[in-house]
Amino acid sequence: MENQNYGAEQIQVLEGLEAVRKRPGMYIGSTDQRGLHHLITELVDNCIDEAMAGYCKNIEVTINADNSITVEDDGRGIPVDYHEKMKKSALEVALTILHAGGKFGGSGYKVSGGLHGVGVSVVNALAEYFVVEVRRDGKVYRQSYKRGDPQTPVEVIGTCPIDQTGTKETYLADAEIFDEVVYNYDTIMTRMRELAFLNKGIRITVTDNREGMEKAQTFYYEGGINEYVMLLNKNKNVLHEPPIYFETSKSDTDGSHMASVEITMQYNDGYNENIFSFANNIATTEGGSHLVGFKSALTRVINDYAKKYGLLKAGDQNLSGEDVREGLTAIISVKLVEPQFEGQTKTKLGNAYIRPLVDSAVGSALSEYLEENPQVARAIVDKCITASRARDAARRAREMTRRKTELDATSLPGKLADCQEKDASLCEIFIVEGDSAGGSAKMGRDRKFQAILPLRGKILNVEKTRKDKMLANNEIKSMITAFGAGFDTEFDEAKLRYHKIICMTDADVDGSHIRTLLLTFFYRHMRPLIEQGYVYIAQPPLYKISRNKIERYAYSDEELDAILNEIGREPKPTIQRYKGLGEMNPEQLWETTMDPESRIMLRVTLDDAMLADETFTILMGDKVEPRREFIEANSKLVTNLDV
Ligand code: 0RA
Repeated sequence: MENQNYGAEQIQVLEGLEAVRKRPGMYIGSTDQRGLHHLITELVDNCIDEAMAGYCKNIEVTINADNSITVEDDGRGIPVDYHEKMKKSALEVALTILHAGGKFGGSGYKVSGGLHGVGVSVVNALAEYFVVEVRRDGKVYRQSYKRGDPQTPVEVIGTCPIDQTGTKETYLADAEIFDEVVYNYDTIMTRMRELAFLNKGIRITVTDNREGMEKAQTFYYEGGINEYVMLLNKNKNVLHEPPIYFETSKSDTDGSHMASVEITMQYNDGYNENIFSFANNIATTEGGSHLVGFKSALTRVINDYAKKYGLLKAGDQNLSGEDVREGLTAIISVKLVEPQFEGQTKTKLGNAYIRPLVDSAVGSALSEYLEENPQVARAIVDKCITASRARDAARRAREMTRRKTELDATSLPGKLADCQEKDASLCEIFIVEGDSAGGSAKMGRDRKFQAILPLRGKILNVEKTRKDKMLANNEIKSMITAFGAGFDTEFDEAKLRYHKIICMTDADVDGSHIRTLLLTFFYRHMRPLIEQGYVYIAQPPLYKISRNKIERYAYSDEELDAILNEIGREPKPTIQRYKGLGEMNPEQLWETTMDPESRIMLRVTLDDAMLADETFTILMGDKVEPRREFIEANSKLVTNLDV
């Protein structure tokens, strides 16, 4: 059957997938945890496309006991017919040729998979094994692969009812490629939940079949992003119910500007702005044209309404964008053909035509809503006006601090023991709880590049404080001046004086409370610090074990056990349990917690903004009951911070 051309094409194909194995980062971003989990997204995106085309209702993602992953859907099934040009089954083409997905005869537009959007062949190339099963026309087809190479032809392995169709893919991530091949259930679950919110009516089930980790969850949201916003506001006091929702779609005759826009928004009585934007189911954390369109329409509509009904007096200043977004939780989800992702992390939507599209959609739908719901409109506008006044007060407070610091020759806070180095990328600042630990840290540090800022007493809970009060707080002020980069909208990463901001608190309940308060402050008012990975958590040891001349430190109970096993329990070693940083002398503190050569630090990352917001709201907000439940259920999160 083979002819000369087939051979030539085959070589090309092999080169294609070989390229993926040679430079996996080019196709999936990275080969760490993130890249590993991206493989699942890559497969699920195809199922979502099939669902959006109207042919698939259920998607199942399973972590199998051997760490392989199965993704199954009840769509039409990947076509299996003979592909004339490629001289093989369309199924094999889809699995072995780069970017082959969607190229053959599918109707409806393909909108998901924007970030890397490389398709199933890339997953196949990076898999130790891959098995695909397709149900179509009453038959079950199967083909297996090893590192992208077919091991069998496409075979019919059985029959099934004619109305039973779908695709089932199972792969084992290649340990030669990935740094680590262990999946995190929560990461997968969160992403699948998000996809279910963003695509109403699709049922997504996540199952963990690994030994000792057995669990399963199903996500199905008839209300789509409305339910998402309600969940985000679950522990907040909302100004209106249900959320304000609208949807439009636009399709040009040539199909080049086809897009749908779905927006939902709900105000709460808090001070935070919580807008999550998505393009083709991908979180656009850097924003973009859809977000710009939304924001400008929102500001315009609310100002127009306030003026029309005399709520904003003639001499009053217009409400600013920040004013109208205070306490707003919103989701903007657009779907479009050929999204352009720009920005540092390729999460900024670039397509310019989306901005006026969203702007006019929000413009007409929101003004109509306000006219029809005068009580809600009134509550929202009142809140915005209050926000505007508070912002004015905060600005005056800020100007006062500024003037004061200008008079002051050395504007850095007095408690700060600064470092000598001026290159911020080499500098670290330790935020230390209490004066005694602060003293040890000042003596133990390497003053060349390590600065120490001791904080006294309780840190302000910014979640419950308005900005003007926040700025009056000494600890908050010292952090702002020491970091040097400002805060909120004026935060300027380029002015940051230290590229490592290290929270060093005691390893007890108070310590973790203080740490959470610090992170809340950074997250709400200096978010780039967290987004860009400047924030770390120091890990002081829990125990010191000494016997004769041997001195060892243990950072967990397991480690203590291991050390005792190693040095022997019989000659009775002395075990000192550290209750606080203050119990360590400067040398010990340096050696165990501050020395870059030997310390362990956790970097605070923001994998899931929604989860982080939920966490901070629950931990720091007004409502007591959800906080208690949360702390009971997640007591680990507080110490093992990975927000
Ligand atoms: C191309 C064409 C058709 C379906 C699909 C691809 C398809 C791909 C995947 C990947 C995972 N699940 C999938 N489900 C469907 C349409 C074929 C037809 O016309 O019947």
